[in-house]
Amino acid sequence: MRNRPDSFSTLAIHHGYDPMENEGALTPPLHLTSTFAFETAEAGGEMFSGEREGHIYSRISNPTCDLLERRIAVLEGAEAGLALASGMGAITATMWSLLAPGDEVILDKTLYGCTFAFMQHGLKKFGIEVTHVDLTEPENLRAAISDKTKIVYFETPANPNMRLVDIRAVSDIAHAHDVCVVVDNTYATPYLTQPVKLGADIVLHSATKYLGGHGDVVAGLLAGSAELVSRIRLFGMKDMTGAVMAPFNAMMILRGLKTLEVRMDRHCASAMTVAELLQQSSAVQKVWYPGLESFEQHALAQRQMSQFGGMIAFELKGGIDAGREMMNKLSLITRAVSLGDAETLIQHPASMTHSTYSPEERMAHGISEGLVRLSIGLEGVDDVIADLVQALPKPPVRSAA
Ligand code: 3LM
Repeated sequence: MRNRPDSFSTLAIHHGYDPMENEGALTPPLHLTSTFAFETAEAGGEMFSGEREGHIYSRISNPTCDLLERRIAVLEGAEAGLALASGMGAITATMWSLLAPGDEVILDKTLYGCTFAFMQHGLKKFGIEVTHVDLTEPENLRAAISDKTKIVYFETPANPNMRLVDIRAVSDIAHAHDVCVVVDNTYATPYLTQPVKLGADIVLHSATKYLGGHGDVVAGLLAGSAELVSRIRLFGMKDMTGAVMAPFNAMMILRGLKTLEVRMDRHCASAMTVAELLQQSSAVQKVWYPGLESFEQHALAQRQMSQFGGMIAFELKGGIDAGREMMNKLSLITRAVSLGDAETLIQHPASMTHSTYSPEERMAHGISEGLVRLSIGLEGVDDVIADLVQALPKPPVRSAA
């Protein structure tokens, strides 16, 4: 027994696994099995009825996924966790579990493109009311909540424009009306922000991003109370979507989690340096990075995030034409969607990740056409900066009179 609470990285590396229970294997075994044997017919029946614990079939649970589920739960400060096929699997399984026709879900204005599409074009089709409210001002929620409201859903920082939402303030208002709070914590990770500790009921992730960390696996995770997570497992995941994580992918995410803290420290430090560089450039119109004092919600960022993350949004004075020209000149920074990888990635949300919004919707939801998104990787920051500097538009050279 250790005599003090384990730190974040210690939990990420050790929680829930004892090599001595597995022939001394340092790395947890990969349980590559679809189904599990029952000792007796009665035991199988009891597992189905819930009277007996145990694994039945890997669309419900699997020991490798189970270890990952316990790790994400402890890292998020939640009772229970759930591993799913993708971030979208986590989002859709949650919504299908907690909503019924006639219910309303209140969303922040800015959401990842496919989340927006699922809510607007998916949920709505099945008789669920979908209302967007500017949650950067929590009081707006109080005014918007009705008897039909069942869920408040938001990202913080939001993809792609970095808006922050005050998790505690929104949760307090939601809970006074018996409304469930669901937070997409993909950008911050539990190392920077733990939404459940601030009042959220469910925290979810595209584990494809920082949690996996190496751009080699698509995966989703969520955490919350044992009761809510069990409902999402046994209905949203098992019956409504089948969006279950493969055991091999669980191994990949378990591996990624071990280095989450050291990777995030580097992502955050490099992003701060790059954000400052961009802010000083005469070619840049605006930079959105929570660590900059010029960031509108900097005070909230300081309160709610232990560091400011690896994502930056910026716009050039020449708008999207200048942005595209700059993107095409880059030679180290990679033109690609996704984020949280070792490689620094750049993309244009209006034509890529957020092309699921119409131009009018993007305007109404605060996603400008010229915005460019950077996911700062783990390369030497001087190399990232050198690549950006050579690609940014140069100020016109004054001719000698
Ligand atoms: C992207 N995002 O490049 P998966 N929540 C957030 C996300 O950013 C994402 C998901 C959920 C990107 C993916 S775009 C074609 C590539 C905040 C994904 C969904 O299902 O694991 O991809 O997660 O912004």
